[in-house]
Amino acid sequence: MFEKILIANRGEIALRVHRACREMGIKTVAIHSEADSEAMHVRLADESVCVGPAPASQSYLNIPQIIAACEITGAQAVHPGYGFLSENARFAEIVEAHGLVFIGPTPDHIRLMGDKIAAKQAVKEAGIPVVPGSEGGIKDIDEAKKVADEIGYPVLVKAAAGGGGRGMKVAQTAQDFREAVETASREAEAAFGDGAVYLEKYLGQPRHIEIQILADTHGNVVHLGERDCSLQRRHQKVLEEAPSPALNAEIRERIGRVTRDAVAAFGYRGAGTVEYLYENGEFYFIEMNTRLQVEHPVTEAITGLDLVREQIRIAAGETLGYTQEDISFNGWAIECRINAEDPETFAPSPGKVTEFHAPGGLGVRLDSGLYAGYAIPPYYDSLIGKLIVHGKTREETLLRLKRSLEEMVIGGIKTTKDLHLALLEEEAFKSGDYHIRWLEIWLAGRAKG
Ligand code: MV4
Repeated sequence: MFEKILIANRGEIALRVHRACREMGIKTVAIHSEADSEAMHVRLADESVCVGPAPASQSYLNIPQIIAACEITGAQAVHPGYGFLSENARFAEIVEAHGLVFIGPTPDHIRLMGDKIAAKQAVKEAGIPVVPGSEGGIKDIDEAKKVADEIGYPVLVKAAAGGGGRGMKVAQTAQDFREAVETASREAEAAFGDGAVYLEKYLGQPRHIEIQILADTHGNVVHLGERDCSLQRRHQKVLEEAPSPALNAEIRERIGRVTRDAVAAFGYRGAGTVEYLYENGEFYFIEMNTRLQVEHPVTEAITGLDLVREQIRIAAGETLGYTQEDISFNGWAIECRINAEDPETFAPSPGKVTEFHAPGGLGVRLDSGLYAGYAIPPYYDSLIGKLIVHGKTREETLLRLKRSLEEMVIGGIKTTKDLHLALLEEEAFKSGDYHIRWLEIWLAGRAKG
């Protein structure tokens, strides 16, 4: 096992990785920018290295400085967290070229899943259902038009280099088609330097369901069930839950088994998430994420597994040591993302935290680097904490969520706590009857009053 791991991230996820390392007897190295000297992830780590100025491009994304930090401290492995360099295949290669271990999938798998056209082809061949659409990218606009007419409108034009909602255009009718393709391709070229686009049948009101998987380097693969992440605003998840209120036992068994078998077939290693759209009893692949995800704690709550510990064990070459039959699912878990944002306008609200009280009690977990007196810097993502509650049933978990949100005190800045409290009063949320567009429609209705 590793003796020392460098954590190439900040905020709550750097802390999360640190905690797993501590429990495994592994020393930690924090990296930080000049703006993060007083951050909790730096305070808790065994050692820390300043890797550059505040902008992430010069610090948390500064590959030479991060490699140098490994060499100076003698760290043997790098955990990238999420965001930043976590899905950068080149970074994973450079880490390995320096005789270090990248705690994540192979660079080839990261690259494959980063190309949405290649990823779709690969998972389809491995037996995962995909959204009906073009076979690969569009080469010829007239041929593509024929495909679109066959699929039937509305048709969605997606960028191969996109993902997370960037580079998509809907063609509502045949008349819109050419313009949608041209706009999507032009925007993709400008944003990613790759104008390749592909077509899919547009699904109107699906749910976003994702399956967590773990694969070791000895051919063992398990799935850890689903998460429902349908509550999103501008492609940012707001709240996630596990299991999904929308799946029955039959579909749950099928989506888990199909995902597990496919991931085993393409020889993946590490933690990963396969994302689906689910509509009218059918699920369709959209993307695979080759990193630990923000919402991984809801899976931890219902399975009792420490996903970061599992990532580290896999990277060290250990076997999972359990099979699918050993995984059991226990109760219900919900995560609320707490952002330093205005709960109505979503404008960022960085600044000094004057008061802080963490909620507690049975089934309550708060992952956050906040403390009273901490100044949230304006340079990074506005996620400042995650409240995860676990209960026996969804009803119990919702009551626990309300109780713990009310208990949580974050003074001096605006946060999305009140958004979550308002959401808890909504019938659609309480009954679990929502889809990927529901939150934005609800927010638009609220804004009008
Ligand atoms: C779709 C879709 C409807 N039909 N694909 C958005 C991000 C990217 N991961 C895929 N996305 C979508 N793909 C088809 N064929 C609707 C979305 C989508 C979405 C998906 C998941 C969660 C929230 C979303 C919000 C808007 C659009």
